Amino acid sequence: MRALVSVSDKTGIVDFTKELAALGIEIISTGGTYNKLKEAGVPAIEISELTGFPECLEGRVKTLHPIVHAGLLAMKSKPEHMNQLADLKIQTIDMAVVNLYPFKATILKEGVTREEAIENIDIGGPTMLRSAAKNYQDVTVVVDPRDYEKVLRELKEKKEVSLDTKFYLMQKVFMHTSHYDTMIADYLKKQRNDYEMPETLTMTFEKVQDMRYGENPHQKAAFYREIGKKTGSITDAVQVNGKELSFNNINDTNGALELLKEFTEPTVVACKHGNPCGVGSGDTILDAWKKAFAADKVSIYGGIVVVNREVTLALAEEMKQVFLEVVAAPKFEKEALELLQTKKNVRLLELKDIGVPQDENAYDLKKVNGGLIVQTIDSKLLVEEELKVVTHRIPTDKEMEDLRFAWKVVKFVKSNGIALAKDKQTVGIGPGQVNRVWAAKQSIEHAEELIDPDATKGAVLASDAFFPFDDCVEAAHQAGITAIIQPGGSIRDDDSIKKCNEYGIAMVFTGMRHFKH
Ligand code: 93A
Repeated sequence: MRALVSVSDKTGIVDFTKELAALGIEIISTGGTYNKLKEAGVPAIEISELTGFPECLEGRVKTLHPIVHAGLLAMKSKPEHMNQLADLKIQTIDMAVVNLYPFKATILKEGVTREEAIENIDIGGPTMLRSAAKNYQDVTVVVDPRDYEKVLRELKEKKEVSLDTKFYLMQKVFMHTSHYDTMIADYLKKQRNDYEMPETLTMTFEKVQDMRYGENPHQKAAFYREIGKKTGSITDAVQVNGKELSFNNINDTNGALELLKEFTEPTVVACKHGNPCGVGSGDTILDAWKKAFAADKVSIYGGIVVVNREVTLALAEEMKQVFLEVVAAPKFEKEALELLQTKKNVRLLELKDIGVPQDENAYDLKKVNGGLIVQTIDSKLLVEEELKVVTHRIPTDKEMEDLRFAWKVVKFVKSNGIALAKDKQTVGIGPGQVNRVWAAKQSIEHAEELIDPDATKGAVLASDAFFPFDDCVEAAHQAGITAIIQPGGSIRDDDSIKKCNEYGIAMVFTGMRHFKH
């Protein structure tokens, strides 16, 4: 038996090949691998000895030779194949142990050049892997060092690798090479700044962890990370306390983080089931927490809290009073961390670049049964030049500040969504209603029930999409709301404007809608 061994990741290769050699398997190897084996005293011959052709072009051509590929592709079950090999004086190769140039590690390196990345595109390796995998009945192909042990065990116990294992290994090869090529394609697409919707969509993800279950306990689940440079995303977070993150934790924390990224001043966002329940901005992170907490002391229970400043001891003392599922922050003060760590269950996440927004060209993917709908992320908030006061009364500076605050929040409220705010604090949120006036009424009810009956007085209202009728203005007026921000664009805008003028409400159009589902 002969094995061709050519690996970039040399983990475990010496031990593996030593055992192969002890089983009487002849080892053929390429430059770097050969040297490594030789140093360790593993008997091997160099590939050039087999091919009679030197490795050339700085290693670009090492194994790309018919002696190698005929040796890998010949089917032992076909006499004509074996006769041809005999005529050509070529011997079969029965095992290929190959892993590829480290393309991923290269592109993740700081300051890597395009040339360096391209130089790390492996040609000969995938070619060998594909030849060997196609001929899996006769060739054992090992791309993953974690499979060395399994192969050895079978060789020792049964003197051969079972067909079942060979099929498993070949399937793994095609998963591996397709993933490898997709990584290259993705990298190059980004290099061209090509953000069109491609004819075929390929993206590469790698597993971060299996999860105990999905959205519900009867659903299987795992968490995958997109390959490529990312900062400020949930995949970047370092967990410093608590149980493993669940499917819902990850989804909700991700949503909360996206909202938090809209703010530069100290801000706290509390979320439940993908919707914000309390948001506050203040001079300090403790002020911001007090507002976010006061906004809804009920729903925050079992919620997700994300903050954009270091968690101080004073803040940790407040947080400790509440049952929270997740707290994410750029950092925790030592004493704050120690205090929160006394609560075993709260998942604490440190995310250094918490405020760094996503690349505006990133795809937002939604799975539908049988397909996928793809769009670029909703990276815009509003266009300043398009902000337009449409009422007689112009919002005061304070109202304008709250309108901007509420607009940021409502962008992340599920549609139909309404957010009420006062003094840079949400006072009511109405998410996910099938008509807009219900969302408005719900946000008002939230404020009156969860804060106090006068909480809406002097508050402002933001709506993620236009008012189809003037009923939202009516509801707002009755609650004492004094200013409104919404995209505008309804055929009945005039009705809403008229009503605002009648009640002295100031209204601003953004010209931009923020549906979120
Ligand atoms: O440069 S290549 O694309 N051309 C080849 O002919 C070739 N043959 C093997 N890369 C090639 N390889 C790769 O070299 C293998 O896939 C493996 O990753 C690496 C091992 O090189 P070395 O043994 O010199 O460390």
